Amino acid sequence: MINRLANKWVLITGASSGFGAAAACAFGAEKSKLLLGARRVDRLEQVAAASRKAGAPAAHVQSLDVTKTSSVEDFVKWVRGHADKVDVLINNAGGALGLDPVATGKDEDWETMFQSNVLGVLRMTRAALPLMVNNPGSYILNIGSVAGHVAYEGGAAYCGAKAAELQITRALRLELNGTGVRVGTIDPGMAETEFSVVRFKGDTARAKKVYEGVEPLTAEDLAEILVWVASRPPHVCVDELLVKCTDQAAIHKVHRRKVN
Ligand code: NDP
Ligand code: 8X3
Repeated sequence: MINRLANKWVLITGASSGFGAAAACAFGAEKSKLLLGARRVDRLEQVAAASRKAGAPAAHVQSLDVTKTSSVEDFVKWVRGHADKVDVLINNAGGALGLDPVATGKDEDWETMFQSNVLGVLRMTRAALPLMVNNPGSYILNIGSVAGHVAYEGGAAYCGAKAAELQITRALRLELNGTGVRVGTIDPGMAETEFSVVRFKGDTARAKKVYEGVEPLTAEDLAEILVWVASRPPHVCVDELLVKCTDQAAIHKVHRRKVN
């Protein structure tokens, strides 16, 4: 079997937990070289150590806040100190804040969700593109959500942000046609990561309830999918992939087993 990911430079935003951390280990196991960013550098260091243990020949970490242009630009400057190209860019940093209806929504939650999930993807892609456009077969993989396809109550801003991410991915796919750079979005349904703890601002009991009686996706499920997508041959582009756990037939149709 050919290993198309060995010694490739994989840049992952939001690599300090959840999908990003699991992806770092999964790409590490494929012998990819890692460039990992997030705000919690102590957590990134732990992820880098686990990735090296999994097989990564290199795992570098750097502080990154995708809500700030200067942080993204500094991060990519730092990337250039390690690598002269990026083979896979995973725009994963983001998440939801709150589940308030629009009537009682908070400016700071809305602003953070659009800053990270939407503007963060645009900023990081703009900054990293010069390291990708002369590298046919490189891949920009954005993490969207089922929420970008179907709205739910209390999700106006998050669903809106992920819908924007979907259209950004589609526009980029058109803009980069002919360069050989691939662009795709992986859009998961419910997955048990720190996502709900962050959404409910540290209320772990409320976060736990989201997955009660359900077998949700795991971060490792997503990581396995990202590795599979990124390891297709250069002429194959997975444009859009919707992935839900078997128990989630639709946003509003989730099968829950009785719990004692
Ligand atoms: P986690 O909360 O476990 O991970 C989120 C990651 O994003 C963390 O590493 C966090 O790092 C990072 N992050 C958040 N804000 C910023 C920022 N401003 N700058 C840099 N990094 C940031 O959740 P998931 O792994 O589940 O989420 C990853 C992505 O998947 C998100 O885009 C989310 O919207 C999406 N998603 C999640 C689903 C789920 O059900 N879990 C389903 C569909 C999509 P740090 O705090 O250290 O900066
Ligand atoms: C996360 C999935 O359904 O909580 O993007 O919005 S959902």
